[in-house]
Amino acid sequence: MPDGSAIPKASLYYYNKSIWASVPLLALEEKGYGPDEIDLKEVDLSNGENFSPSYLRINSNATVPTLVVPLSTTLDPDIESRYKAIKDTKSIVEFLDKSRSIQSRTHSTSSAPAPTLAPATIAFNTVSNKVIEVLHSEAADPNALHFMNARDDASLKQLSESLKPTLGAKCAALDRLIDDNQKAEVHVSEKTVRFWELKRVATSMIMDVLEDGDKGVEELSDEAKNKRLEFFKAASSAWSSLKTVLTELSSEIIGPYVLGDQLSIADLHLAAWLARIARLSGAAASDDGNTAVHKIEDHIGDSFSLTKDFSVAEARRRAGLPATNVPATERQARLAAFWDGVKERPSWKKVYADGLH
Ligand SMILES: N[C@@H](CCC(=O)N[C@@H](CS)C(=O)NCC(=O)O)C(=O)O
Repeated sequence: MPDGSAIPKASLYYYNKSIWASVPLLALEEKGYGPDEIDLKEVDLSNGENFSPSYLRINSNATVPTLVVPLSTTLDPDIESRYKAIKDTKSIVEFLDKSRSIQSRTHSTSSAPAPTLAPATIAFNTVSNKVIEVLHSEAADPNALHFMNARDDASLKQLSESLKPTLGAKCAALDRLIDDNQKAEVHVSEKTVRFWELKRVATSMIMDVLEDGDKGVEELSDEAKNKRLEFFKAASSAWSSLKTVLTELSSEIIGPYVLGDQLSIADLHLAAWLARIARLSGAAASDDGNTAVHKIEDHIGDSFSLTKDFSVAEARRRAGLPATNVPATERQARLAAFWDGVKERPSWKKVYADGLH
């Protein structure tokens, strides 16, 4: 009998505050994966661990999530395993969805059901792909919005206090790697050094503005004043672009979930994305859908408001939630109905147990 521990296993590289890594974490719960099926390996983005040569060998983009899976032809524990790395959220979740089904013979101890999350029809597949494409588009980039979540002096001061420690640690990690390489303590390719240098420059551009974040405009040099103005301009444009993104999403969603009453892959992307946008807008995990959406609308500003055309009673019925005392005429935004449905799921409760991120 082969030793069970020798069976090649997939490893999910993640960071607990990463938005995109939350998508496969939600998928593991929704698909009923047992804790023995996937090794969870944390990569600390807050101190630049993702730029280490050892992680770059796994994912040269230096991003999480990454899923490293044994090639199916080598599942025999007697044969030395070979692995491949899946490096983007969409492909990882599709892989996790396909790899645990009612028919699959995995080495799991989990007896949880394995619902299919892939869309069942061509038409649903089109909607699902559209929603995922919008969520991963440049205009929707939740990490850019995170770094640009200030459009005036007061919010810049707050942002600078919260981001300076991690961005400083990231700069220090990159400096150390570049320096060690020069001293030949680590040996990496020219391409890797170039990658580190580009990341360093991009991080410094934000860091320059944040370093002066606690200063009043009158204390700034002309150069620093210009950098701050440019930052506010870029931030205003990023938050303004979100209006189109949210409107597009609202028009695609059938409700309360993307494809109606059945949770599917696109909902996992949407749940993680919306949780981040809501947090940046000042919402909390305990907020109900209407409150969270209202905070997002308020944060975007310009009197932005999503169409409230979805029946609350119908949304609750489709999500399997009690709908007593809900007037038949009450309407809400589709994203509010989505939030109410998704936040009741055990997967959401587990991934956001410590609050939104
Ligand atoms: N297109 C990639 C994007 C992944 C991504 O941007 N991940 C972020 C965390 S949410 C990251 O690893 N950033 C690296 C860093 O912060 O240095 C995907 O879909 O997986």
